[in-house]
Amino acid sequence: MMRTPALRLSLVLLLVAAVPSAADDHPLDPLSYQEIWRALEILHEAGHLDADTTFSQLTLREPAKDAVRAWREGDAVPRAAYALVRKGKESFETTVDLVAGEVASWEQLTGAQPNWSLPEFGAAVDKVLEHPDFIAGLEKRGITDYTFLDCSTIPPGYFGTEEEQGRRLGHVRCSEPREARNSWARQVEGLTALVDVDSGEVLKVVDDGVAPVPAADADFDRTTLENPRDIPGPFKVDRPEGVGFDLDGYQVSWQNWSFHLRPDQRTGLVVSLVNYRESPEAEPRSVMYQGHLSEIYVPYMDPAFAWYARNFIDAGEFSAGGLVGPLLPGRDCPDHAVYLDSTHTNAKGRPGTVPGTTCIYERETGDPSWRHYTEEQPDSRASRDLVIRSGAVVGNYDYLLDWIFRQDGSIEARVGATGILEVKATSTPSAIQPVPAAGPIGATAADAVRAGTRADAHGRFLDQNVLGVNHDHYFSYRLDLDVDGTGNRFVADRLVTRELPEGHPRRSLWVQESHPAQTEKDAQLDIDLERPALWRILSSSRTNGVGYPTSYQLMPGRNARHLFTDDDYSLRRAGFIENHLWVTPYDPDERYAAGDHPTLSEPGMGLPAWTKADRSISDEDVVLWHTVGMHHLPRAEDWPVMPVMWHGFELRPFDFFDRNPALDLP
Ligand SMILES: [Cu+2]
Repeated sequence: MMRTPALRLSLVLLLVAAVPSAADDHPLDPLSYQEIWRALEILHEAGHLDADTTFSQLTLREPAKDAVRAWREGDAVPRAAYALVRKGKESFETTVDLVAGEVASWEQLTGAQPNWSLPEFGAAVDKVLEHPDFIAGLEKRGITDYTFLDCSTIPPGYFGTEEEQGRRLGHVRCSEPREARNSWARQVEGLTALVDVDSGEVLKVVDDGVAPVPAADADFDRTTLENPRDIPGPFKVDRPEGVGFDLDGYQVSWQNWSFHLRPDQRTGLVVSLVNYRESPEAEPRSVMYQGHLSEIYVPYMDPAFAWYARNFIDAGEFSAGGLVGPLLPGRDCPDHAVYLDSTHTNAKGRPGTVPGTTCIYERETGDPSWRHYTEEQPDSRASRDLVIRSGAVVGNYDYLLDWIFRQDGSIEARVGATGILEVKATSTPSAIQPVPAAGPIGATAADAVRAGTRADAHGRFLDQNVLGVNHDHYFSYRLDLDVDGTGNRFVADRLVTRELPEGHPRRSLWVQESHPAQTEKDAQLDIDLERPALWRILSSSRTNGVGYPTSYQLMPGRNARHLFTDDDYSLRRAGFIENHLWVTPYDPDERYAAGDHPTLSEPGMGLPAWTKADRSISDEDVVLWHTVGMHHLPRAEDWPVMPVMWHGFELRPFDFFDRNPALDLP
């Protein structure tokens, strides 16, 4: 393959946004536009494509970890594509060797369904609009003219019923977006058609009860809101000596950090080969082989037919068109940010460029990295961060996905939830309503909520006839930490109360009790404030200056734990939410926490299945999986567009260095 000269940062800055042209520079680079076409041509030559063949996925097949770790600039670059190909009702997984120019494997997918493809969002809609029950339901709601009706088909999960067996089912629902820029509130509520997506057959129409299409104005665009807040002038960041990071293809170096970035259609962004070099002369030390968002899960809390099945496994089910979209310069990221584009494939496998899906920028935080004040020696050092950001768009919700690199050796990953709440139209206009007349004497508002008799039993009113339905958000991060190499072990350092002997003025204090995990079950842990523990990954081979194993700590941020019962399919299909932490031995085929193919999936896929064998994780190459959860009880301030709510965690050096690594800040 032709090697193109590395694109230097100065050029990137001139162009403002640019795709690195050196697509074959590194084994972990995403497939280039040309490589995607090459994969299609190879599949075509092998007789696997015809006019009706569609693609659920077509993306980089990563080379083996050993090969990537051993790879040095100038070495041959192994390149392969993975595709999930659909032919009628059958699906096939294939690996295409782009160097040898041949199909390396072609296997039928059994026991699972491929992810939703873009054309399927319109599946069976025409037939639904001709179905007498659906027509009657629309008429009950005063809708007889379908000119402006928007209907779409989405996967309804799986609940083990007879009618779900062996079928690719969809739920069709409609909205009436007329005259609204923000049309998420204009739902035709309570009317759902269950369809067979493959045959286009309408299986049944379910009417939960009539509610008017809300008339509430939920627009928030610049023309609707005419008078922006008056704040003085532009805020300028001046970099007279240039930017502080270097971008070479998809490889980034900033101060002592270096890593590789890959825009990814399914998970947004993959950060790989994260190394820290203590000085320009020192050998780079490995911190993490790879980190990325593995899955997003959003279950809703309303029992109505139109709502109970809204259990969206967003990355695995819905990423067909690409999880991320363009970032808006100067707003989503600062003016001085540098942007990377993504190449996504469509349902025909054809490549297309999505501009500016990742931004990279350096920021002065306004906070000191450290300080100490004495009159004789006042000292403090200003801190800077390097921020890598992408923005996922999943229907009504937007998520900002950040990796933040710090000068003190820590890395923060965070996810910001924003966008529009998924709302339900109600026949009751607002929260002002009497206690139910049929309720028992002394019935309280809480009783009415428990009995489901209040209009807002399963959500909260945001506007007239508009209810934000209660729900959760869960994010699973796959963190293949390699702390000073691949030989690592997991230790939970519990802080436990120690009572002191009779006669001591203090009665108690806490001490550290280290619990090294031997197998996967030892490391399935939850955040528990009453039983605090530090979660650390230790090197099996290297110690620091005072003799402790070098390590990194996974430090959770704000989080939530699920409230499902054990027999609920809402829990069992996304079993990764059962624990805040899982640790597994490295396996290149274990990447997605709810399984490779969670669309309409049966229970138990992904982490619960892999960890059943309770494999050894002691002195192995291990992978951490961290679940970040959020219960979302909608509030007025989340409407009509939600202020960004951040959740996340930190990877913090813990005895990795001998001293504060930021002592040398200027
Ligand atoms: Cu939410």
